[in-house]
Amino acid sequence: MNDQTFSSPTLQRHFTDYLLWCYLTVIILVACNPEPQSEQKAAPSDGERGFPFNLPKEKPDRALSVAMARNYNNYLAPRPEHNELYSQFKYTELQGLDYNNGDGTISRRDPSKVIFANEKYYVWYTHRETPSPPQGVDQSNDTVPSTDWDLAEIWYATSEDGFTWEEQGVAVLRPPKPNVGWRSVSTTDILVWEGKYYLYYQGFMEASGKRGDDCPVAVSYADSPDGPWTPHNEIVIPNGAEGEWDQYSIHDPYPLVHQGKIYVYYKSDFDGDPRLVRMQGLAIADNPLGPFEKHPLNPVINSGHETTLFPFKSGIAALVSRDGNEHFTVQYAEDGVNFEIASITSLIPIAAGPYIPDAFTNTQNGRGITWGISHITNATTWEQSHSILLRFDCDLSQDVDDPEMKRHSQYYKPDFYYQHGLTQRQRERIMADKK
Ligand code: AAL
Repeated sequence: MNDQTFSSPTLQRHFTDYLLWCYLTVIILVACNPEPQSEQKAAPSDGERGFPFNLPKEKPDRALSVAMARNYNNYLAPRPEHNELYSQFKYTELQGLDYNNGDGTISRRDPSKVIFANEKYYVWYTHRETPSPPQGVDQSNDTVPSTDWDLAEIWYATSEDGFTWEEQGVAVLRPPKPNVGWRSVSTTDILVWEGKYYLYYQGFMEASGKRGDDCPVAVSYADSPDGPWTPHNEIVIPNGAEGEWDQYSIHDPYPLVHQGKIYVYYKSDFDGDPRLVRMQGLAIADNPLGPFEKHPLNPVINSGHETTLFPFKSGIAALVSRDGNEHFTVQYAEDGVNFEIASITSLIPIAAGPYIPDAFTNTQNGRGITWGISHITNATTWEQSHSILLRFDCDLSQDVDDPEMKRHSQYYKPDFYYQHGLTQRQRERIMADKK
């Protein structure tokens, strides 16, 4: 290559292109390299002191293992007791609700959020009162339920103190056939929007269990939490198209107000029984009766069963309960969409409906939660299958500091462990494998 050739305009242009290409490659490589595998600082030299005895409150300026980097980068504080999104959960039996001696003919489950109105607390829930406990889909008919939430209605109760509840009766009845929910209305949650009340719920048009647990979401509205409730009689959040993750079921609709809009989180099921994997999606609307637009990134939470979320600081926090890789975690998303694990805990309330004073205020600084109502399904035996409501307490609040709730060394009595014993089949497998 002589000077003449090198200085030709074409080659000069190629050389400039080459430099640009190198520059872009470096930028892309840097941008694509996600979380460092360990903090990119030189490993401590032989003479350097070990990690300090008093756990530093701020991330120390030294090389860190991946675990220690995560402890500072991913959590609100390096110690659980200072992490506002870490808590234990304590449970209390509710007073005032009768279950026919637990014979399976009365069930209460899937409570809504708790709201405070007219100087008292309100909660809505699935209420089943049938001549027999659920008998499975093959035995079910117009009066015999297939599942615990089949042939159900939405009832409500009020309370002065959150511990003793007075059942007030039905809020949403099953509408006549063929309206959405004619077979069963269940698993409700409440929205308060521009002075009106909206109950979203699962509207079944066949006995649950016929194919799976198929249903879309319906809604009823009222001027007062005591009703009367007017059914909208239309599907408000439809199932996904054929082949989509939520093609059959939209469960546990859970409205909040965020960024001036109605955010309804919901659960759906992948794969179908018995390989069910449950995850959570989000549908957003400007109007409580829709149209709701499903978020293109759905599912937005990869685990959990019933939905439980609340405004926290400028984002949304979620209790992710009993299903999936990330069950028993509390998660947080600044944008209400991209959730990250904020703490790992245990005994998370199932189907929790918390008391959230700022659920509908469009807050930019959500205060968090300290109590609510959850449920326990199959409270006695399968023959008498029914669910009960109970109260949970926690400290996931910016305004409360309860060190007992922040303990992270769990202690359970032997009985609790033995209740989680091996099944007969496991016992046989172990005996058969014995060398
Ligand atoms: C629940 C919820 C929904 C399901 C069933 C009743 O706890 O996820 O409501 O359909 O189980």
